[in-house]
Amino acid sequence: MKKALIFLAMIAAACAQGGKEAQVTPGEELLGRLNGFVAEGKIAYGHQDDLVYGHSWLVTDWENDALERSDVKDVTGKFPMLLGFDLGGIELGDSYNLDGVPFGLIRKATLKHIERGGIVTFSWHPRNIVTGSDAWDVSTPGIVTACLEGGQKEEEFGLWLQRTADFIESIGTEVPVIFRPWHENLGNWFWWGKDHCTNEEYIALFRKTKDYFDARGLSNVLWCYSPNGNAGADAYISRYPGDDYADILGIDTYEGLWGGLSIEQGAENFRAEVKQNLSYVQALAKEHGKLLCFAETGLEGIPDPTWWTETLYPSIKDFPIAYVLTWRNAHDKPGHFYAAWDGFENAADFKTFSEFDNIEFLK
Ligand code: BMA
Repeated sequence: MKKALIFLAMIAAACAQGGKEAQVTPGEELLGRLNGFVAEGKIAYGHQDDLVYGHSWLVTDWENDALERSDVKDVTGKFPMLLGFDLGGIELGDSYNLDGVPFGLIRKATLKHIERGGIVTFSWHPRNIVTGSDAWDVSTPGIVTACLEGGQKEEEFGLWLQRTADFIESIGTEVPVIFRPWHENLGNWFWWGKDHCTNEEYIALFRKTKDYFDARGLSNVLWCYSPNGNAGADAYISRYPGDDYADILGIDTYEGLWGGLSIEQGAENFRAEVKQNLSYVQALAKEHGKLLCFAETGLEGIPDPTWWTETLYPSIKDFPIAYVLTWRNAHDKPGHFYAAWDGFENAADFKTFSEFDNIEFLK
């Protein structure tokens, strides 16, 4: 009897110990929250660079700015649930990102938004490590090869990862964020794109990035894999870094009115494409036990007056996506915007969208 009691006490102690070890990380906590949206049939709305500039304004004195302004809030009365930022430029130790946003402001806005109850996601358009030009410089082959083990730029690339991790760490190791590097990898516009490296090299690049962050103990980071759409399930999964390397499966798909397409035709194509894309990503996410999201989308300049309620909404409403993020409202390129702003003709439609029961903004 006594022996049995001692044994039971040992098991209890081991369980308590295990319980301690199995403590939820900040990243897991965020994952739980995102899963919660899906469980409730809700889709959170996100907007890139939302708190730092809008269609006709820009935060300048950022250290003293309360970060109350947002094009999204101007129209809907609410901040977006997700706030996206791009880290392009951090790899060189720059003070401003590729779109001129100070990294200090990105840090401040990230903390502010999370404190308000929001969620933050980072994309990354790092420069071309060989030519020194931007992420879109695909003029020379072998850039990924150069970054990998034994590559001519391996050491420098290690420093790039270090600076990127340093920045994320500087926000706080308890602050959960989503990181979405090496996106749109099935097109050819980025140096990590389809024809610029093999699947194995791409996977090695993704893994090297996450392995480094993991070695730094950054358990506050959730990893999102988000190829561009319209490539099919086989292509999508051919570059998938693996279940240990992604928490969220996403996709980037934009509407384009190229070649004189009418607004109606553009909307129809977009609805069909989004449904097709999200269907295969949904199937893959289910198979791999991952969360699903619509990582990037939009229609530049939104010439469709009912784009939110009749084009975007019907395309996404039946999918278990945790969130959808529309791209930035550039303050210095008048036609380059993806969310409505106060005074813009489709603002009323955006407001209606923001009031749908299953669309989550920050309250
Ligand atoms: C693109 C455009 C560019 C921008 C880049 C990175 O889609 O918005 O103007 O520099 O994203 O944010």
